[in-house]
Amino acid sequence: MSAPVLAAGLVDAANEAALPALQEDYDALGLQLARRSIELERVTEAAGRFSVALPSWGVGSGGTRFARFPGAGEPRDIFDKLADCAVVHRLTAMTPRVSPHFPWDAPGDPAELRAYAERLGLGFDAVNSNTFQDSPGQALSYKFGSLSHTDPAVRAQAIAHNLECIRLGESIGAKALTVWIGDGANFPGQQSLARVFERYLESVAEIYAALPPDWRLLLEYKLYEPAFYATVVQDWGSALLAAQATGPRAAVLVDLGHHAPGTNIEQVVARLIHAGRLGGFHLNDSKYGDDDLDAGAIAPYRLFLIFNELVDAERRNRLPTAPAYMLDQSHNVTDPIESLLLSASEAARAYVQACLVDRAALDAAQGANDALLATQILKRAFTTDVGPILAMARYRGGGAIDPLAAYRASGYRAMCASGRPVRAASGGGIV
Ligand code: AFD
Ligand code: MN
Ligand code: MN
Repeated sequence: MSAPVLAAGLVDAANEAALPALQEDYDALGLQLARRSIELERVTEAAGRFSVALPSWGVGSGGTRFARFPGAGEPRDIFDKLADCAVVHRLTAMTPRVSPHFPWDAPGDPAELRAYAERLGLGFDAVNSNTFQDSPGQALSYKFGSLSHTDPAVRAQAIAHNLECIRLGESIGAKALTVWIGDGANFPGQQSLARVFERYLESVAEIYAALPPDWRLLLEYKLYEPAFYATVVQDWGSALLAAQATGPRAAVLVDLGHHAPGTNIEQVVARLIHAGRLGGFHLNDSKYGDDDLDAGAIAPYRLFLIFNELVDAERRNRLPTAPAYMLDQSHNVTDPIESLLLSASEAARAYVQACLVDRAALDAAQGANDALLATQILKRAFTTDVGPILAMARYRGGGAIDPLAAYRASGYRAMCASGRPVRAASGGGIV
């Protein structure tokens, strides 16, 4: 199988042209950071170690419940999706893994898929099950729920699908299963709030029993949608209860868009770290709900504050298992590859900014109850332009100094457009 690729030498030529200016900016930033007793190289090395997984479903155009407007050269299957993800990794050097969604991405031959990914320099992150919609040929419907359904036969079918996801995931080298269900109620009284959760826990226990010993089970919560009155796993409290009831390798997945407006997500993160149950993230951004906008597009300070908790926890050795960082976005009005290029960089930016926080000064300000100084210490890290660090880390990792410019110059999308016929717009979007 051959895929469209970036022209050989394209990135090198662009980097060569951009390097002198980058070096100047990098050196200037180094002087500034040295005055703050921060060693530039140490931060750049940390940036080079940062990675975030790409969602297989993020390389196609998303949609809303009203419409989906297909883009040119969209991936037709998981192989095309991997080819697009490989472009993102080629340019950012920080997205070496893809998180697949089954059955959307179910391969005919998992060994072929694994080999193809390896050829592209990619691996796989958590696999996602899908019991929030009915698949063609499925015996029983998930209209009224899946893992928490009143009918044991529907629950059994949903559990079997999750076991199949684990089996597929094992064959492609994944190490985690993410479970998000659309189960819930639209009307008070429609479901027993108590019993749906009990049934969910029983189903999750069966999935966990089939989990390979080196795997983790990531439980994702979501406040609303598609259920509008009560979702079964509505918040981090329910997900934490479920993880704790299930076993030590079960943990909570925080999707940034799955909270009530105004929720202090960084505090949720701190609590999950405390509980030892922070499993991973679906990074994205939102203004109102589960908007699945590009990470850092709306509330970059919030993203920074989340990474601030993570870096602080790392420093205090409170993160024995590194959380899985994954993007979960829906690109409706942009070229998905461009959105992913920038979103990966924004996640890394928030991480690097968090690495610049003067922790000793912050501890002291907090100890002295100096609220103003404490918050200024965070702002100082956040407002530092770490662009040169990100660009240098990309360059050293084999990526592009300016990924977006390199991508736009490559003509990759036009190549895809000629090789991949546009599919008809099908139905609404996914949530
Ligand atoms: C949902 C959740 C979940 C799921 C995805 C599917 O965020 O991660 O896998 O969307 O598109 O809202
Ligand atoms: Mn998600
Ligand atoms: Mn979502």
